Amino acid sequence: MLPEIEGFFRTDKLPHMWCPGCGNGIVLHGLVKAIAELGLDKNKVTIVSGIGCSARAAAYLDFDTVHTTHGRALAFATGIKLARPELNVFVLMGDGDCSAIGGNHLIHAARRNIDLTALVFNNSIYGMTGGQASPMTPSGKRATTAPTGTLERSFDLCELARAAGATMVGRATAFHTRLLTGLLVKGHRNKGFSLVEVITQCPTAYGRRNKMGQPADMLRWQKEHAVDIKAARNMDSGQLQDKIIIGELHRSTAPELTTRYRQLIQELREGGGFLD
Ligand SMILES: Cc1ncc(C[n+]2csc(CCOP(=O)(O)OP(=O)(O)O)c2C)c(N)n1
Repeated sequence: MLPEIEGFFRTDKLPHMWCPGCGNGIVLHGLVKAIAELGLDKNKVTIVSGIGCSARAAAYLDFDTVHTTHGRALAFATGIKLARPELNVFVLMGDGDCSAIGGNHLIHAARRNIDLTALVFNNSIYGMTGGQASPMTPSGKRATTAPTGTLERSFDLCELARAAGATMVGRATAFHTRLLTGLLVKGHRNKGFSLVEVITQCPTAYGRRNKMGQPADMLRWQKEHAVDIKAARNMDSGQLQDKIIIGELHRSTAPELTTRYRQLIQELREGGGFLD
């Protein structure tokens, strides 16, 4: 392990529980590299996760970590950020965690523009519970709950977050790790709600069922299907079919909720109360 990140891991908790070839370790490496690059005080970094294989990452990280309940990571993170705005809060969620049971929390965290950096591990499936379809399982792909391929359309989570009010949105893949780190750095520097989606491979519950080959083949698939946003702007919808658009996809400015909240407290203190 590189010396600059070794201190960020609870090495006594290793070996991890992820399957051979799982992309979660690559994504976690991208995150700790971003934290190292940002030069954050280790004692001011808080990691909040939900429940799932990816959410288990919180157990391996040596920061203040909260491994919460399925779909509620953003609710816990919101409380932490309101109470302790000086903390740097990263929220780790699986695609099921974030877009199904936690979907409502996602849109409202984005709408409120709370200064959190959400990292969504999108392996296109419910990994931990054995491969049920999630709202981000691509149409036609197989899952235990869709043995002949799901009939549903999948969410574009980045578009959803942008439409709900997120002020920074980006997408990378487990193959594009430097991009992932760069997006997390930008996401953290954005004073508001940032969402970074990373397409990652689950060879066991998704790849095997969808005949995607070995983990290295799944990484190659990511490489071959990814199109940078700058190139994508010059491509039509036909050319972009089945492609994954990566890069910084959206940036905007809006008031950040916890800052406004602090200001209100200050104003009320100075003004003597609620009633004139
Ligand atoms: C309230 C609640 N509902 C359901 C579950 C069961 N459960 C645990 S993990 C999980 C799905 C995890 O999938 P995802 O969030 O995509 O993460 P992954 O395991 O793929 O990383 C489910 C349904 C639970 N623990 N709590």
